[in-house]
Amino acid sequence: MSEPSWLHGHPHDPNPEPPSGDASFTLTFPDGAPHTVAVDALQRLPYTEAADCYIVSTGHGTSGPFCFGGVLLEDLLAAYTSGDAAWRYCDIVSGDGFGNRILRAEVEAGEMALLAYALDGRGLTREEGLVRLIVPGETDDALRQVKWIAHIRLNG
Ligand SMILES: Nc1nc2c(c(=O)[nH]1)N[C@H]1C(S)=C(S)[C@@H](COP(=O)(O)O)O[C@H]1N2
Ligand SMILES: [Mo]
Repeated sequence: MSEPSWLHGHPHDPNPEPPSGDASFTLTFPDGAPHTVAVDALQRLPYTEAADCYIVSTGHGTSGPFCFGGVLLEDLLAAYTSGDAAWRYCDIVSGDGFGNRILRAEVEAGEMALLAYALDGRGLTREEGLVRLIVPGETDDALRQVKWIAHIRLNG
């Protein structure tokens, strides 16, 4: 399979325009079973916060600190699998063709990956991503803050 275009970088030109109004995403396991996850389903899962996060936005400055709230990637996966899904990496891809790859080894080493839908106690707007990946440990100017998540694909 060919590699996704975003895997080895992104020009950092943040796209300000949501690709669509629909904030639901698909979740696909290596065994091929796809699920559609809507925001209200996400909101029923265990809630986790990541405090002291910044949006280091290339082009329009740094903002924060913010407290993001949402669902840990591992809690999402646990809710949609019985038992332990075998996966090595997870691609989180937006509706505008941007994405980021999370390695299982990173998660197991304690890297937090949060599917955030709240910011300082209010919902994220669609412009802010509505469902936005937050990896508080990242250092590369928001490249891991995938806005408008459309697909989460686990790969074995
Ligand atoms: N879906 C999507 N997410 C994205 C991007 C993008 O182009 N598309 N750009 C990234 C980059 S490089 C930056 S700097 C931030 C900008 O976030 P902001 O628009 O909330 O300031 O979004 C990140 N997430
Ligand atoms: Mo960026």
